Amino acid sequence: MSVASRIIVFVVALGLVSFPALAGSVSIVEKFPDTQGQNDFWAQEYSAASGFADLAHWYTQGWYDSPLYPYPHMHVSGSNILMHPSDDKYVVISYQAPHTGTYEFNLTFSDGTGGAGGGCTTRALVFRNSDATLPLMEGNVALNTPAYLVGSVHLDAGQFLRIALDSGDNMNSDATLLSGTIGMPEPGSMAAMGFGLAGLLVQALRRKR
Ligand SMILES: [Ca+2]
Repeated sequence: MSVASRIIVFVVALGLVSFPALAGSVSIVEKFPDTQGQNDFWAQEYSAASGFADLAHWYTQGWYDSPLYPYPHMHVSGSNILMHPSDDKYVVISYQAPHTGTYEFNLTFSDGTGGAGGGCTTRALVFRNSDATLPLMEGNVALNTPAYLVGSVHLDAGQFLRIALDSGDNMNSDATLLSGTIGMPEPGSMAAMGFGLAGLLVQALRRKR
């Protein structure tokens, strides 16, 4: 086997091994954190008055703000995350971008009450960092009225994307289900390494001729 052929085999093998694991999409239900910060996800509450705070109490696979008055809270429920805000605080899943790039969000919010109390009345929104008043995507959720929030968001490494639920005008039967995926960009360093290897390959082929 020629040197050039060996390099081609090496580059193809490297691509097969590394790139599928780095790009692609992740399920936010599968990535729901057992500990704060796990998988770059945090279970939080938010209000304009008090900012963000981690939900502090973990019971049977769920996060609650208080053991005495358990709102806001969120937990995995079947193939969804069940989220419940309070009167004055959003319940928020915060995702910290592991690297700079464009992330593709495909989120579905739906009623989680089973129709009790006429179904939930909530507002789902996605915003960057602390920009709660400037949502990138938003929609209202009610019985038989899911909200689909879909879009591309550029995030610098370390920036937060907030997936939030607001109780709306009143907190009454506001259990809301969330499922969806985040499409991950390829890390810039890996893309650069790919270009570098391609450059080496071209050089090697030229030398052979
Ligand atoms: Ca409501």
